Amino acid sequence: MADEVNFDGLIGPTHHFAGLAFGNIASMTNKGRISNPKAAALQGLHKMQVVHALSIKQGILPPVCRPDFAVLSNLGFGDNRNAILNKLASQSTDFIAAFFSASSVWTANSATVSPSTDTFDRRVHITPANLTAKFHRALEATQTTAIFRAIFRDEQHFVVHDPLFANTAFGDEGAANHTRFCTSYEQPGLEFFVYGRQAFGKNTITSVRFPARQTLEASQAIARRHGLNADNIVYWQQNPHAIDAGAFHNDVVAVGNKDLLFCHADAFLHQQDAIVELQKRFLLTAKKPLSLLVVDGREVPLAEAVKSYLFNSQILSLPSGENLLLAPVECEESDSVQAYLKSVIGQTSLHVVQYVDLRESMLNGGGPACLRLRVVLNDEELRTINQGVLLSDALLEDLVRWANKHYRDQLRSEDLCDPQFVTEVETALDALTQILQLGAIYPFQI
Ligand code: SUG
Repeated sequence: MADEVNFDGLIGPTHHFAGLAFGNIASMTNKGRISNPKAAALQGLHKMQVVHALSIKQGILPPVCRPDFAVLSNLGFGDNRNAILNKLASQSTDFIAAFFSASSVWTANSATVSPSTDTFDRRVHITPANLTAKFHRALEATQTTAIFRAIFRDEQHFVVHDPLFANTAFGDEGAANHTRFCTSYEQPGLEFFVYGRQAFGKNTITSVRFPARQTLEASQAIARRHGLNADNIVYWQQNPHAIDAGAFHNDVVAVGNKDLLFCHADAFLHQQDAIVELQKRFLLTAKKPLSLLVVDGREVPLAEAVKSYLFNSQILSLPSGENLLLAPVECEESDSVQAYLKSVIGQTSLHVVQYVDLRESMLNGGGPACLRLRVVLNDEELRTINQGVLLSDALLEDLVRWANKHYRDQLRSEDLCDPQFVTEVETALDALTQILQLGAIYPFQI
């Protein structure tokens, strides 16, 4: 037996709105807004509780610690903690904000994962994303790798690779551009890699307004190191118009689960050809047709899909075999999305819809699907991971108490460089590693 475990990121205590992500309309729009880290953490925990209550396995990934003093030292700020913070305080707001971003919470970007049934050595392969496209996100990779190694530590079952060589030619944004289709989780899957541009060779059309982050070359390197069977891979370019409309990752316009692809009609370049190729390959891999739910621009305009994050919903397989769409509450506020959902829920492979309030994350462009990394594990693999990160009712209670105790309910950019605030962050994260039984994972603990 194998199951999909959703590993959600816990948002860090430095959560704020800094407008750091050009091309991500929510991030650009909400720059400078006062954030509420406590509400952000509790909203994320509530989503985990909803999934757990549906009897679906739920894991947790701790945040990386901010700021990264090692990088600040590397950039000439010296070695003394308080002196570094003092010098950093005189930099521009954007510069400071990048070092304090809580962006590691969007764990769909933390890595690409191939289950053991798909890989050459029958181990689960994990490539942490280098996230080179945005400086504040590239700062995540080192600690994220250490966190994966602390959780998936049994080398008989897991390979946690180093991130790909860090250059925009190999810009890798993790699973937000990767979907695995299968009949059931233990069967070999078709791994679908969507890229925004090619670093070398010919690009037919590229986005013009906003940058494409994921490259084809990065996706190919991941498939190579994971040892995937070439017959079970499809690479396809994201529709540049979708990137220009604010779909900075493919998971803003498409989501798949098992044998279902739910996407906007403008998600992929030459979409008809993409669908024919996916159907052909899926039939060969899974001996079953792929189900499609494609939403036309007349039903939900692309701009509305980006605003509501309809396709950033999670599609969850319930124990009953039905599919649940876990959508952000913003979908309830959109007339076109509501009209569309009313016409399909219960009439198609989407059987039920449930809404979650993730407003603090949504204001930075992170919906339900951005907040989770999907890891397919068989029973034995699941037993070997660090059990402290698997959600239970008791753990949930501990984490809610922890967030209420350690998190502020208001944070402004002026607060960031205060040594007292940084001590608060470290105290919170130190307590978290104890709750999750992770040992020393943060630089300040080593
Ligand atoms: O990389 N936002 C993130 C949102 C990531 C969403 N993930 C997926 N679609 N899978 C990003 O653009 C905003 C931070 C700020 O502006 O303060 C930010 O990094």
